[in-house]
Amino acid sequence: MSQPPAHVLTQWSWPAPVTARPLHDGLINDTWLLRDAHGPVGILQRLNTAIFPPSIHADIHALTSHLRAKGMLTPELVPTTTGDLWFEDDTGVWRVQTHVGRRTMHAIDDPSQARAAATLVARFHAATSDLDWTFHHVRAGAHDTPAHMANLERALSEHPHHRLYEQVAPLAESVFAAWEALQPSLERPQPTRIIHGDLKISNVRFDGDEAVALVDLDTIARATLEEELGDAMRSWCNESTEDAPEPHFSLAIFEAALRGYAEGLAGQASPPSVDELASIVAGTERITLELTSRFATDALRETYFGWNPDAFASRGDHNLVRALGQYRLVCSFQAQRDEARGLVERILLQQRHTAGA
Ligand code: GN1
Ligand code: MG
Repeated sequence: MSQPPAHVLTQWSWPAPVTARPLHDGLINDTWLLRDAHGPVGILQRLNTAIFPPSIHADIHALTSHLRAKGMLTPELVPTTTGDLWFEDDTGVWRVQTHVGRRTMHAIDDPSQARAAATLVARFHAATSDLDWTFHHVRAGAHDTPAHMANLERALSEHPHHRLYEQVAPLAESVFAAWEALQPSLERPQPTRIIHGDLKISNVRFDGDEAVALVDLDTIARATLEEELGDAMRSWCNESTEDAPEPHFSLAIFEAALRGYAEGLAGQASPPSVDELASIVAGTERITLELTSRFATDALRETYFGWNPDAFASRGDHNLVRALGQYRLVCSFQAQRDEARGLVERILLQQRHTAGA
């Protein structure tokens, strides 16, 4: 859909006429940038209701009100003319959020950006640590890696004649083997906290090289720091984009992110424990493998993730490239895992020990 239906925009009141330009950055919801003659005035989205129920907006509203009360910049839902957090009819579930920050990055080009982003994430974790809220929507199994692996196995057995099967099957074998090998190093159980839940770099809005706000708040949840920062690192430390077939995991970006997170933790009343912080290393590998399996599954099923028809022949082809890319990234990380562990030890754990953990 290149334009939202005309009646959708009139559900909100605008000081001046607005135009909508589609943005293709997200993989789940349809998104438009709304502008008037003076510049951006909001982000319109049609929620992917196969994945999220509209009640998610109560969760987002609770979170963003809390963040605002703490002086943090955050996108906020703009009420409709009838005072609702979203508009719903037979064309879908629609919402408008305020526009924050000036730019979106799809890959970090300077480690200082990771440092800035990580400081913001630590502040976000501190700010949400006292949010007393029972989430309406819980995305069960979001990071249940064994379930994602089982899902890939099922997709393979359901689609033996898929045109991409011969490429997906060997990749899946490597993923299953890597998952087997990783399990002993996972530190479990971990405590949960409020997390953003999808900290890929394109969900951090920047103003120049300064990270100013986290956007895309559909996945906020109570989950582990391992999942949160593992997901962030697999995205931020990928020097290419999620569409690049041969990415490299950058330890320089990893190090900068750890420093930024440590800076953001300084002075916090109840920072994460040593065990939580140490889990970032295994978490990075786990979440990268998990996303490999999710993309590989969708290469065969062609139902879940969005895709770019200008660059790929089919949804399956795009997701196969993404899966291969994430798998390459796992391999690149594995080759540097010991150094990564040393950096976590030096930058986060020693500081935490001195702080009296
Ligand atoms: C999806 O919606 P978007 O593009 O921010 C996905 C994340 C993946 C990400 C990979 C609800 O996020 O889990 O990490 O793609 N969101 C959902 O780019 O599945
Ligand atoms: Mg998302």
